[in-house]
Amino acid sequence: MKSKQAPKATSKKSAILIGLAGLTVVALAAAMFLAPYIRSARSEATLEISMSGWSPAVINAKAGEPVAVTMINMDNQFHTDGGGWHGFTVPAFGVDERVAPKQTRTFTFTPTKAGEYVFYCGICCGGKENPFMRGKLIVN
Ligand SMILES: [Cu+2]
Repeated sequence: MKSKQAPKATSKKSAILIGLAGLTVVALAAAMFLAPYIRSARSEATLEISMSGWSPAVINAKAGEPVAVTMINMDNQFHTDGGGWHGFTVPAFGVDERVAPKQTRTFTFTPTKAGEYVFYCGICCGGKENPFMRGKLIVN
């Protein structure tokens, strides 16, 4: 009897080890599958900008998380005011980006503090003082 019990205990141990190895493989596969989704869970905003303003004019973000902003410049280079360039400025977070006429540009910044902030184009049409060139950044 004793000699039969010993191999049984060993096979139980190896069954547990095989089970743990299997769980590890499943966990690693799940992590690899989910990684791109976790990385893209940060905030994203796509904004069109032209002489008639921002569309949309609101960005939602989370404090401490990067937000990727894609600016689509609808204007061409023949605008006398700023040559068709537009900008995205948020002084509170040191953001000052520009996009060339008829170009699309994506940049990332991290709002560090919750609150409501103004973003604006400081290049054309009166810049910050023009209500059409202003938008709202809401950080939760
Ligand atoms: Cu502008």
